[in-house]
Amino acid sequence: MKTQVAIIGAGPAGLLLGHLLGAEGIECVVVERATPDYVLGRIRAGVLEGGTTDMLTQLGLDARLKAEGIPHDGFCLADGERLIRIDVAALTGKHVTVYGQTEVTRDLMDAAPERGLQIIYSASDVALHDVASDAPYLTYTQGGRPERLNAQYIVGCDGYHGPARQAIPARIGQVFERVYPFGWLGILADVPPCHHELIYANHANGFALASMRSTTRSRYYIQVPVDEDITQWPDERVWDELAVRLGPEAAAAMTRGPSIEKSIAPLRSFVFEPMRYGKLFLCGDAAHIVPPTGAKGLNLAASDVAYLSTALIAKFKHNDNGGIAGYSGQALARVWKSERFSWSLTKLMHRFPDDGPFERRMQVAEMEYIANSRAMQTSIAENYVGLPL
Ligand code: FAS
Ligand code: PHB
Repeated sequence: MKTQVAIIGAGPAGLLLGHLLGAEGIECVVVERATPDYVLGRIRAGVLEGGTTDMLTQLGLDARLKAEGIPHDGFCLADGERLIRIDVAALTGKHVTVYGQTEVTRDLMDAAPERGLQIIYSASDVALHDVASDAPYLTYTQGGRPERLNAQYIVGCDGYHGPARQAIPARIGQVFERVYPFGWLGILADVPPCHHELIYANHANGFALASMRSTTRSRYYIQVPVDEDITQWPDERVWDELAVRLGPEAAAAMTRGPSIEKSIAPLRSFVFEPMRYGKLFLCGDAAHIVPPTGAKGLNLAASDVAYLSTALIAKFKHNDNGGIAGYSGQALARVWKSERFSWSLTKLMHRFPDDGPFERRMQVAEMEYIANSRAMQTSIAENYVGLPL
């Protein structure tokens, strides 16, 4: 089989790229290891920047987003008695949208057949070949049969654990990493949220986040040690701890219920450079991971795709190599800014086991400064809504 662009991974990055290139008549094939149900079963991001929702609108795939997404003009930072509201709409003129990654992925998947975007699911043993040559190709197995896919370009949208990044020789690649000594225990429950906006809380017991997927489905997170045993966290214990960490007001407004999903995700900051090697490009979690504190993971994947799709369209349509040559530098420039924001918010809102009284004073002083500085609030707001592409 042959195509123009072979995409590994049917997560948000791979599907968005496939649709954007397909809309310009560029042939793509997406090769995905898992089944559609498995891909849709993952509960991940929930906050979309304007740049991400604009891409769905540009593709004409925003009907459900418009109908079910919840625009948010602000969010709150809580530290003990103090609740600081960051009014992103007033400070930036922009807002974010609460709409689950699962729904974004569903919209992109559902639209694929009618738009001729070929997605090969349940493809195992995906391997990349000759990515530095003029004839790169993928091999994989499907239904027990070995398959080969020739392409002009290969794009690794295969997440942190995928094969694409491994195809870049160690002598070329550079890794930057910070692994945090804690994870996020998340629960999803069909109960109304305890507040109409997100609350990020720093409590002596650790971080907590009150988020949502709709007015009837809530998503909560608490900071736990990285090796925590989830069986030690029956629902009641999670709700009790959320009530303590989110504060009396949120606790009083909190509706408890059975969790329909519960999992622990490790936190890390990770960047791989470069994001291009020969005819191979990396997008999204395949090249970088941010701690979810800044709600940047999915949105960074989307901005990589915005840059790469523009570059590949210019190449295929006008034989213009400029975008391709500049892709890695352009994408990494935005990646590092989002890494900084996500790291700084993680430092501000979590309790690090090795931190002493001095570090705690630093958190308190920074919250005090945020509470009284429009400049600082504007900085946080413009990063939260998404820096310009
Ligand atoms: P994805 O990981 O979404 O997609 C990669 C795809 O490649 C998957 O479908 C995978 O099956 C496929 N693949 C992998 N290996 C393959 C192979 N060998 N062959 C073929 N296909 C292969 N972000 C937030 O903003 N908020 C959150 O709360 C949040 N929670 C998260 C929780 C978890 C557990 C994780 C891992 C991430 C979370 N994120 C969150 C970040 C998340 O949103 C990612 O940034 C986003 O999924 C990135 O999208 P992709 O780059 O498309 O990668
Ligand atoms: C979520 O709703 O899953 C979510 C929201 C904001 C974050 C992280 C996760 O910063």
